[in-house]
Amino acid sequence: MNRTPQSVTSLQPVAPPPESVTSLQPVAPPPQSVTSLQPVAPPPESVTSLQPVTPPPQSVAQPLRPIAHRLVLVSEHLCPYVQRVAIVLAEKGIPFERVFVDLSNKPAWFTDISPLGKTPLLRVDDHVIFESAVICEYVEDISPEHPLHPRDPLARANRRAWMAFGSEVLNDIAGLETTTDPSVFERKRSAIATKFRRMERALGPGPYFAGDDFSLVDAVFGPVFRYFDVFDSIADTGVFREVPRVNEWRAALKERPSVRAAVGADYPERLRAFLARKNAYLLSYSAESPS
Ligand SMILES: N[C@@H](CCC(=O)N[C@@H](CS)C(=O)NCC(=O)O)C(=O)O
Repeated sequence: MNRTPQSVTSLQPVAPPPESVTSLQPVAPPPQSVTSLQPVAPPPESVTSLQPVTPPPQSVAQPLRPIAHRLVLVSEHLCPYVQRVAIVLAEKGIPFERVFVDLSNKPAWFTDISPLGKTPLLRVDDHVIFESAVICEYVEDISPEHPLHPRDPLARANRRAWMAFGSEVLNDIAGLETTTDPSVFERKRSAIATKFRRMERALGPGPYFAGDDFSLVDAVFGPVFRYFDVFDSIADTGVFREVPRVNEWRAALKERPSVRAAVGADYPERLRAFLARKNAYLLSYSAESPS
């Protein structure tokens, strides 16, 4: 039985929204069908020159499923948004290729096809999808036989909201890991600790966000927690104090094959090098923080 903490009945009852349905703005029908997505020119690399094709990890339970499209995940080695997509594809057992870009020196083919100049992108044949949450939902849509979202619309909305919450934590982490300013560091550290305490109240008995079933929320938080595997080796930021469920969830995600396989073995070294390049205050926090 799936111990889902946020079943519809457990959602906080809320007052009806101020607008009645009839007062909502009528909306035009969605303009783009899949076929109307902007087709893009293929990247300059041929298939064979694409960076290591990363097959989904073999230990992931789902057998490989051939799908009708060729998928290429345009990646950056440390990017947590890329990781969430890699995790979802692996959970689904969908084969995909990966190509890596250097975001400090973006190649022209990448800026041509990335409207925001950001990773990840998912190339689907000659089409490109950007924004990681949208990509995850697309992958969910094309493989409904192994759902990572609940069916109920309200429960789905709740999951999407916690995915967005995860992105807010990532914004705080981006500040924490790049700042050279102790006061900014403390502000970000405190913001993350507050969010984890809020998360603690949203979690059920685990092991995952929604009980036994791995979901899109888990795919978002695996990369969030991974940062702290490296940070913890430098300093105790204290953000995991008094949040036992979050700690158990973190431990469960760390063991999940799809989460493990979403980055290369050199991830810790790459992250440490990134912190050094940024002259991150986190690196000196170790000397000043109580052990
Ligand atoms: N909202 C975006 C965020 C993606 C993002 O911030 N990607 C970062 C790398 S982790 C990036 O590409 N940064 C390069 C830049 O902003 O120039 C998503 O969910 O896909």
